Amino acid sequence: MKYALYYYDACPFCQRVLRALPGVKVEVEKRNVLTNQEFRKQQYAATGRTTVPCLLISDNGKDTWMFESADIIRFLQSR
Ligand SMILES: N[C@@H](CCC(=O)N[C@@H](CS)C(=O)NCC(=O)O)C(=O)O
Repeated sequence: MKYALYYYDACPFCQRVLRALPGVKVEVEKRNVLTNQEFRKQQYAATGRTTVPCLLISDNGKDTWMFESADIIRFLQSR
């Protein structure tokens, strides 16, 4: 299982998730959608949305995209 967080620094909801990351047991790759437009395009192509934070959960080729900071934090803390 792999995890990637789509975010940007000025987003307060992203900051909530970023602050929780040091306390979770899994590794989460950070993908800044403002400094790398490819990440923004990937997210939009897959979900039709540019809302952040968004967590990409990749499980053997199956991708799941999760929105909502509280849901993302709860999910990561349960891993
Ligand atoms: N309820 C959401 C709010 C997320 C949100 O409003 N994100 C803003 C940035 S702070 C955003 O991406 N807005 C642009 C959009 O939705 O395309 C959460 O807690 O994650």
